[in-house]
Amino acid sequence: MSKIALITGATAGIGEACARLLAAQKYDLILAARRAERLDALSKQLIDEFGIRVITLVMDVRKKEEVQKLETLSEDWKQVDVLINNAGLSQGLDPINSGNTDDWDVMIDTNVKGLLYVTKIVSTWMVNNAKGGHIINIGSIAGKETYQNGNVYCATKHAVDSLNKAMRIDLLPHKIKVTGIHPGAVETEFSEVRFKGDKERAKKVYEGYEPLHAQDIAETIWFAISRPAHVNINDMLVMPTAQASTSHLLRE
Ligand code: NDP
Ligand code: 8X3
Repeated sequence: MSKIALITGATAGIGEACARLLAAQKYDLILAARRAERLDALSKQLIDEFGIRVITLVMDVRKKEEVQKLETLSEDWKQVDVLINNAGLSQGLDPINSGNTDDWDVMIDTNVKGLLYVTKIVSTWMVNNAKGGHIINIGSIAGKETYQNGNVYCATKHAVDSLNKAMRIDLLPHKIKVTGIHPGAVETEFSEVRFKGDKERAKKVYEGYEPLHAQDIAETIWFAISRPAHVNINDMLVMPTAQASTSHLLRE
C-alpha cells in the first residue's frame, strides 16, 4: 500500500513543490489550502501524471471548524505517514509601533494556531495508528533570528521552532519523527502576499542574487523523509548561497 502525505498550503510555492515531489515518489496525497480551483487543477494533474490517489480539502487553517473537516476523512486516509505543516504567510513589514493589528492576527492565527489545529488532529491519528509517522514543520530563518520590521512574523516562526522541539519530545514515545525545516529567501508567492499584491516590490526582494527555489526546499524535505527509520533530522536551516543571515545578502 502507498504511503500517505498530508500537505497544508499545497496551492503554491513550497507546498506545491512538495506535492509534485511526493507524487513522483508515489505517495498518495491529501492536499489542503483555501483556493479550491488551484487544488483541483493540481490534483488532476498529479493523478494523470503519476497515477496516485489524491484528495483535496478546501480549508482555512485559521478556522477550527474548517480544520475539523479532516475528521470526516475515511479511516484509510487517516493512515497518514507524513504531515507537512507548510501553510503560512507574512503580512506587512512595519515597525512594532505602527504595525497593523489585523495583519498580526492573520500571521499568528495562520502560522501558529493553524499549525496547532492541524497537528492536534493528525498527531492523534498517528498515535492511534501506532505505526510512527513524520511531522515536518516549515519554520524560517525568521524563527532563528529577528530582523528590522519582521517583529510579529519572526515571533510566529520562533513559535514554530519552539513547537517543533516540543512535538519532538511529546511524540517521542510514539516513535513519531519531527523535523523543522527553516528556509532563507525562497522565491515563491510569499513576498507578493506579504506586500498584498504589490508585484514590483515583491520582485525586488529577489533581485541581484539567486534565491532558493521551492524545489530546493522540497528536496530538503524529501531528504528528511527518506532517512532510514532510526534517523531523525531534528532541524535544518537552508539558505541561498548568497544569503548569510536575514540582513546579509550578496546582491551583484
Ligand atoms: P506561498 O505564498 O507561495 O504559499 C503559501 C501557501 O500557504 C499557499 O498554498 C496558501 O494557499 C497557503 N495558505 C496561506 N494561508 C492559509 C490558510 N489560512 N489556510 C490554508 N492555507 C493557507 O509561500 P511559500 O511557499 O513561500 O510559504 C510556505 C511556507 O514557507 C510558509 O510557512 C512560509 O512562512 C515559509 N517560508 C517561506 C520562505 C520564503 O522566503 N518564501 C522562507 C522561509 C519560510 P491558499 O492561499 O490557497 O490558502
Ligand atoms: C521568509 C524569509 O527572511 O522574509 O520566512 O523572513 S524572511
